[in-house]
Amino acid sequence: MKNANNTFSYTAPAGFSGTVSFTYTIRACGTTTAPAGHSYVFVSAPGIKWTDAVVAAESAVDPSGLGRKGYLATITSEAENVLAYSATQFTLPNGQPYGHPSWLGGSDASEEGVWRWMTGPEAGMQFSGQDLTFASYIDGFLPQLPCGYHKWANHEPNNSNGVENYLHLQGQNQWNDYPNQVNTADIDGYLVEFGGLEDNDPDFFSTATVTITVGSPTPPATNCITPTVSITPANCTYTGGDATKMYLGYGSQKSTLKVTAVNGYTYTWKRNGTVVGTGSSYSFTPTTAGNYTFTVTASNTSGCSVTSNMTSICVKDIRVPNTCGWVYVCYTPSFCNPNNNSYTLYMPTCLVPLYMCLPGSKLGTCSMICGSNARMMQDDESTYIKVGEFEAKAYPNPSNGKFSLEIPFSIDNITVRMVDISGRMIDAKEIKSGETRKVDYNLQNMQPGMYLIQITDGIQSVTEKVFIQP
Ligand SMILES: [Ca+2]
Ligand SMILES: [Ca+2]
Ligand SMILES: [Ca+2]
Repeated sequence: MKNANNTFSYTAPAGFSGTVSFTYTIRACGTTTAPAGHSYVFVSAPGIKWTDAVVAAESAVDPSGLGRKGYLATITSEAENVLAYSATQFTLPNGQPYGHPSWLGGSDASEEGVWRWMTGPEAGMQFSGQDLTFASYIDGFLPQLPCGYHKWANHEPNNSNGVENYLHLQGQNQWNDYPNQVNTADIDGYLVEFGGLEDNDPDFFSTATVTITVGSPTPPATNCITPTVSITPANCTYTGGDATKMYLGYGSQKSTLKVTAVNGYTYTWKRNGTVVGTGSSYSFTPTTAGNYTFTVTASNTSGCSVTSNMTSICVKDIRVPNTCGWVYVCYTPSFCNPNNNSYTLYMPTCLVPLYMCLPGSKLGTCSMICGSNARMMQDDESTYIKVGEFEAKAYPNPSNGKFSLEIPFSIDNITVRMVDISGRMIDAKEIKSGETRKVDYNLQNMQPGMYLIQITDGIQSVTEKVFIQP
């Protein structure tokens, strides 16, 4: 593609690779002198076709003795036209000089109106246009192109009958377009030029060739290895057996994501779409709840670049605010729980392993989900059950002896004893795990005063004071 300023651009066809050569020719523009050393010979061949003359010219003998190859003459300056015309000249019976009508090497057969030299060193070069409206003819003559000499006769080329595509030199040294074959009387022969085709010829133009190598497209990578990510927590604290879940406040606070390293591959890790590391493993230590996604891309110099499936890690923040290391556990008793109720418990971390051993326990509040709002409380926090120390609440207190005692949820059987201040047992009840934790007392016949209610599961105990008024 030709651009402005004599530059060219080239776009290789899709999928092409290899070399492409371009030859360009630099010609003197507006040369006025005839090419040095060229010879011109008229060959008589009345009525010869232009196309036959092209071939015949190649067999013509170089009169200079240099053995140069002939071609239908190409005329690129006024001086050359004078020289060429003189080769065709003869003397009429009346003594006047005249020229044999002769074929020259120009044609517009391949593109009507675009006249190019088809022979010799100028082959391919345009030397004239044509305007059949004659609008651009000045006093009957077609203006010269900036760099293309022509010697068209008045109102030529006219493409008469639509078939005039070949150039000939008329008897009065001007040019005309003619059909390939004309009457014998109209063409006496052809004009052969020698010179300019040989490498050692003194030349008035030069050529050069540019070769562009179009690189092969990246060959399709083959046998690429797809990385598979595994997650290994930094320690073995049991949190439910799912390495894709991490809990701020309990269990391993760090996980290592890794692939099986393969020789020649490099690895790039992305977390939530952002590059966070390279190498065959990546260490993840979250500090904020959320749903984190990871990919790793394995690449090698053979063009492989394969990205793993996405790995997600759900990080829940299960720390109970304003406590020292307490965490939430969601517990769904697997016994005496016909409605399959779940309870959010909170407890010191030392008690968590006990719950994690029970079916129906999971870390975090019962409503906690992964995502940016993992910490968001969707429960009524007042329903959370404190585990790890008994708390009992008697009400009303003081009372007239008729009161109720509420005891926090416990997984174990609880014994509730009421003693007076001397330690004498007044009442004893047993609450089995899962049973209602409310105990009603009706002790209106008791002596007014302070009594102690001892609640124990056999390991821990707590004492609640109740007062009975008269
Ligand atoms: Ca020439
Ligand atoms: Ca024509
Ligand atoms: Ca004509």
